[in-house]
Amino acid sequence: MDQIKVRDTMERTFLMIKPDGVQRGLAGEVVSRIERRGLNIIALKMVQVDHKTAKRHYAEHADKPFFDSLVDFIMSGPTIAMVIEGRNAISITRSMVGATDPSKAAAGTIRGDFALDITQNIVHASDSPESAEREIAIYFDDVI
Ligand code: FUP
Repeated sequence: MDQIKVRDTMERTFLMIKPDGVQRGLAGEVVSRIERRGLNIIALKMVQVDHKTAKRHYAEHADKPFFDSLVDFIMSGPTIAMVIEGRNAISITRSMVGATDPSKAAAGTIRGDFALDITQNIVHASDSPESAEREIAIYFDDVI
């Protein structure tokens, strides 16, 4: 009999509640949505991002005109970083977060429900297995 390959789609992803999300008291709302969806939060911590870490986090945007404001914003207050695990966790978490530009984010998504600004858009979530692995390693050197 064939084995059921449940673990084939088991993924880990990285999500950060950005300074605006923490400051506005939306951390519980974001965590609750993740939990209610059935995903598992397997690591979580509050992080004050420093300059070196901010530049590493957003390295792929280093040439973009909005890079400096992105780096400044992520350092502007405490954040909450977490590792989320579950089936198809990367794409499911992205779909819960919504479009980068909140004016295009669907109602029912985190950005569609709580954000108006493209920089202050509440959360960051990894967009691929490669970025998930890279971003988890930046913030959680103890998660294997
Ligand atoms: P996302 O993965 O949805 O957070 O979006 P991106 O990785 O494309 O962008 C990273 C961050 O850059 C976003 F959170 C918002 C910011 N950004 C701008 O400030 N201006 C832009 O034109 C595009 C992105």
